[in-house]
Amino acid sequence: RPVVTRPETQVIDMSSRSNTLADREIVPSEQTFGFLGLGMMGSTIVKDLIYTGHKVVVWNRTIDKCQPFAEAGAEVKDTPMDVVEAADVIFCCVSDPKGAKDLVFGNCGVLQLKDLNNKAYVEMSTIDPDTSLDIGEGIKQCNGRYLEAQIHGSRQEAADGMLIILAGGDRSVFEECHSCFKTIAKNTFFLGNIGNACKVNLILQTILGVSLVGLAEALALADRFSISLNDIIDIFDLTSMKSPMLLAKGKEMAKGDFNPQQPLSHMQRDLRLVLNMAENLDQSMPVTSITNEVFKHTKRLGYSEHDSSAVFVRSRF
Ligand code: NA7
Repeated sequence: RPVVTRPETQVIDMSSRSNTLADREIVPSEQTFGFLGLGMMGSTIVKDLIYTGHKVVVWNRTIDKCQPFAEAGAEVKDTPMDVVEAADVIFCCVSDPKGAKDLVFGNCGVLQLKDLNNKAYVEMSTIDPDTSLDIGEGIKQCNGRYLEAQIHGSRQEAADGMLIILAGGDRSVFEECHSCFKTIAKNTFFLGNIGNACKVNLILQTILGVSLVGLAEALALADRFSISLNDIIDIFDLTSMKSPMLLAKGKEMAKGDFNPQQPLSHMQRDLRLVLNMAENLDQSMPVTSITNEVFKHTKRLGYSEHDSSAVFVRSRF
């Protein structure tokens, strides 16, 4: 069993500003935006929304994480329901489908309000299409409007305002979120009905997961031959196979630097969601299944909170 050091915690520095953001002309919407979930993604996004002049109301399960945002001008509420009462558009950005559903259907959740009075609910947590349909149905039955807005990109890309937003559901909500999306994303796509954006996001994650395992195995083989990983990466950089993501991940693997940009637990969650989705269609995905097993095993080795590139550690055994 390898020695596991916890990855370095990323602290949100409220004073630093993304250069990319400074170049964008953003006219903040006058609506009040609620935000549920101040994890690494959520807090990075909220920081940028405050910076670009949006009025923000926040809640997080662990209340301490709200403090820097209160100091930066956000209003802090005690429950998700309180945030919904205070806001026009409510974003949710938590770990997984279960957390996303808890916040909508659970105690003190969004639907405790009964009448959402045409407010907009935007789901940013990575979820599967069925969960999104359930949440959308619940919101609509309580007279609310629903948009799934899946965020594709790493924590650094979020900090740089360089995410890709994949949206589906109520088009009017999509339009109302324009200034927020312009703040956090380089590209935004409206993909039609609820579920479509979740499918596209998970398909992109499949490409990422499978590629990472391939990269890790190839570099582990090079390591067995005592070939310098940096040499392999330099040569790879000259080939037509190169991609910014694979180069970055290859360098992380070579350095053993697994500071979480895309946590391994999130990658494995996404692969599990992909396989469930494929199962419902009888779609065979043998390579993705094995990829999922590789990530599961790496989690068991203690690398859940590290970057997905930590899959390299397992490949070296
Ligand atoms: P993090 O940094 O792991 O943060 C997870 C957040 O989700 C954090 O605010 C958690 O609250 C919150 N959470 C998790 N489960 C629940 C439940 N059951 N109820 C309420 N809140 C919950 O993840 P990221 O910010 O990197 O990513 C968030 C999403 O964006 C994820 O779906 C990515 O794929 C995209 P806590 O602070 O632990 O109390």
